[in-house]
Parts: sequence; structure tokens; C-alpha cells
Amino acid sequence: MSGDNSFVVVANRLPVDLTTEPDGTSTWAPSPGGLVAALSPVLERHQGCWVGWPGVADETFEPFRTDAGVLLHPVRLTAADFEGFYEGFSNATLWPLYHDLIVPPIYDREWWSAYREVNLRFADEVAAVAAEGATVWVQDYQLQLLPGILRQLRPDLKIGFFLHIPFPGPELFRQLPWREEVVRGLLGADLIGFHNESNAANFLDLARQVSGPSGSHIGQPDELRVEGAAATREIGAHITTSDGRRVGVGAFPISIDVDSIGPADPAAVAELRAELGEPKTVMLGVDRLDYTKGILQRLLAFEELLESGALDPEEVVLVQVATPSRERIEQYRVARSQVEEAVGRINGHFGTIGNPVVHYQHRSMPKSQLGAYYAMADIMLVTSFKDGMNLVAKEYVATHPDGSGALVLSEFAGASVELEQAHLCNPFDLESVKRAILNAVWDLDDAPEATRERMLAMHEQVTTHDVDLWASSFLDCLAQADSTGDSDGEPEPR
Ligand code: ADQ
Repeated sequence: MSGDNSFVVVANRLPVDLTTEPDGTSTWAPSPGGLVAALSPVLERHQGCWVGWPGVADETFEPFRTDAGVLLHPVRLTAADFEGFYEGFSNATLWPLYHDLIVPPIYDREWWSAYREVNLRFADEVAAVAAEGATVWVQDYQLQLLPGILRQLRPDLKIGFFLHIPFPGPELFRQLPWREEVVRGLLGADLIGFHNESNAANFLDLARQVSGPSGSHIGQPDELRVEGAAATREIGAHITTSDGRRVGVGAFPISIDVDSIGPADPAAVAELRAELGEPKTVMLGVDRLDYTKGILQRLLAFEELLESGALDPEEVVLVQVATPSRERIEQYRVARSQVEEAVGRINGHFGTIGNPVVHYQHRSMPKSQLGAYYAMADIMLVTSFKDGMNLVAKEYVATHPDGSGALVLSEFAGASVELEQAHLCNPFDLESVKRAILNAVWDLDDAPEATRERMLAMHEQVTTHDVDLWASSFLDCLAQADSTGDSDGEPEPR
């Protein structure tokens, strides 16, 4: 069973959405999101194949090519699969567990069955489209069993796995009732990539615990051996499994396609500021509406600064763009209503007719428009409680090549490792968020040159460490990795 694609990306979602035109015809449109933003340019260059769910339950679609030449191979999911695999196990079990229990994870045996079943189905599809010896790059937490299943179905494949969200400390991970199967699934890969060294170290610690005398806590796979540390952008460590395979582990910080986000049209930027009433300072938040992003905390910090008089509602506005996300999951509905209640309260208190102090938009928007929002913002607020990377922070920096603007950034976002010149804050501490916001405001006024230098340093970091470098670093390491030890030395696609 093999196809003719030598490079295959597998992700939960295909990078398209089905949209229905007013005349009733349907077309596929590119969909937004961190993963799509990151991978599209790489695949277009490889003319590769992307396997994923097309976003419509209970329907079967034929494979098709995008204008850029990427083959999209849809996987069918039923409405029940979507509930159990995606909304349930992926987003109400794994997502909160891997984001350090910001809300309690739900451990449900039926969701687990759905997760395993859907991973098996994805594996069958990949096995059918991948050519002999192909490179398969599996993306993210929804598909952690896939490397192990694929390894059994197709031992000839070179398999990489990248986790886009944090990997928790072993003591948290061990809560998961199906922890052995997940670890065994991941260890089917030749190379496992994380955003940064602390996530990779968490995984290596887990593997050490499995291999040590306390290995019985996690059951199989036992007898793992761990060598080395997780260095950035190279295979920092190896885990030797009980069957003698050497699995590479490394840190590969994801980044952005700088050209896709800018430069912004100055007329569009001027128009936006005019629509906002030409405030002295525009603050901006751009997030999926997710409880991990700390949107409410940022609003509360803003509210307290207005209440104390530290910020003047006649001089400052906060624009919050919140993309609808996972809206059928209870915790997301709660997060949305808390955010919207806070927006209403702040505007009721500090806004005047026609002049809200918080401009809230609950919708997605094209990248070009988002670029204009970033470019017009004086201060970007990224206050995630926990975030694998956070591409929004990097996109903001990229749209300020002249060093204008300022970035308030959570120290719990992976991006804080690279963007260390930001105004870092602890979103669990409202005073810390308030301090970071005020420091950004004061620095823009009183220390413009130092502020510019901070932004320019971050701009340099983002532009020289873009998504191409992320993908090529991972693929280079994957080409070198060979857990089976019987590579024929064929070059991998770049
Ligand atoms: P996300 O949690 O989705 O990604 P993030 O990294 O910020 O978070 O990416 C969001 C992307 O969506 C950005 O490219 C942004 O431009 C886009 N976006 C956000 N709001 C939008 C809107 N209203 N309209 C259009 N586009 C919008 C997950 C992890 C992150 C990790 C990425 C990539 O949670 O930590 O950085 O994957 O690995």
C-alpha cells in the first residue's frame, strides 16, 4: 500500500475552509491559523501533499490541488468523531492538560476511543498516499498516536512529529490515563520537535522517569535510554527505545512568513487611526478567543489603569480582535462571555457615545487587514497564561520595521525566549501586567530611542529566524535522523 507523494504533511485540518457563495456554489478558501500560516509556504515550495480533515463532518471529498500546486487529501470525519476526537479528547482533555491545567481536563474513555480511532484512520490515509521511503511530517497534539501507528504500517517512512503547543512537566502528564499509549505513539517518530528547550526537556524528563526505577509509574514503553540535552535547531538528544530505535528530540522555535504580513498600506493605517478618533495611544490584542490567551486579564489590567487614572480614556483605546474558536466547548463559551461582559462594563464606565474605549471585534480577518491593525498599534498586548510560541507577537514585530511600537509579552509564551526585549509580564499577576503596560506607555513617551532599539532588535530576530528557517531546520534534522538505522542515504526533500 503506497502512493506517489514523497513529502506529506499531516495535520488535523486541511488549510482550507468550504465557503458557500450567494448563488449556492461552494468554493475552498484558505483558512486562518498559526499552523496554516506556518506551513503553507513550505508545502508550496515542495509541491507536497497535505492530509487532513476538510472541516465539514459527514461528507466525503475527493483530493484536489490548490492553485499553488499542493495536493490536499481530505480525511472523512463524522459528527461523532468531531465531538469525541476533536472537541472532546483533543480540546477538552489534551489542550488544558498541556497548558498546565488552566481549566481542569476531562478524562473520558469514549473520547479516548474516538481519538485512537481517528488516529488510525489518518494513518491509513497517509499510508495510502505516501511514496516508498517518503518523508511524513505529523503536526500537533491531535495526532500523537500517528507516528507509532504509521511506523507499524509503513516502516519505510521517515517520520517527523512537531508539537505546536507546550509539553507539560512529567508530573502533570502522568495524570493522563492513556499516557503509555501517547508516549509510545510519539516514539514512533524518527524526530520529535518542540518549540523550545523547556518543552523538549519536559519530554526528556518524562522519558528518563520511564527509564528509571520509577518507570513502573507509567508502564510501557519501558527501558528507554536518554542521551544529551535538547539544543535549539539541532537534534539535541536521543531516546533509545526498548526495541533499539534512536528517536531524536530537539527544539525548533516556529516563526512567521514575514512577507505574508506586511508591509502595511500607510493609507489603510491612517484610515484605521482616524476611525478610532485619532487617539494618542492605540493598544491592540489579537487572539483566538481561547482561555489560555489571557484576554480577560488584559482587559482587567486596562480597566484598573483607567480606574486609577494612570491611563486617560480620552487618550487611549484598546482594540481587541478575537477570532471565534471552539465555540461548542463549555470553557470557551465561558471565556467569551467573561470577555464580552468586561468589554461592556469598561465601555459603560469609561466610553462616551460614539467613542468606546475598547473596540471589540469577534471575527476573523484577512492577513492584509490584520497587518494594518498591527502597523497602527502603538502597543501590542500578548498576555497568554501559556502559549507554545505565539505568532501574533512575531507578526506585530514584523510589521514595525522602523522600530516603532512596543510589545507587552507574557513570560509564559514561547515567544518570550526569543523576544526578550519585550516588556515581559506575568499574566497571573495583574500588577505585573499593569506595570508592563505602563512601562510601555512611558517608554514610548520618555525613552523613544531605547524603545526603538528594543523593537529593532526583535525585528532583526524575527526576520532572520523566519518560518523557512524553522521548517528547513526541522527537515534537515529529520533527514539526518534515522531511528531504524537502515537509511539508504537518499536526500530528503527541502
Ligand atoms: P494559536 O493558538 O492559534 O496557534 P498563534 O501562534 O498566536 O496562536 O497563531 C494565531 C494565528 O492566527 C496568527 O497567525 C494570527 O495572525 C492568526 N489570527 C489570529 N486572529 C486572527 C483574526 N482575527 N483574523 C485572522 N487571523 C487571525 C498554535 C499555538 C501557538 C503556536 C502556533 C504555531 O497555540 O502557541 O505559536 O500554534 O505553532
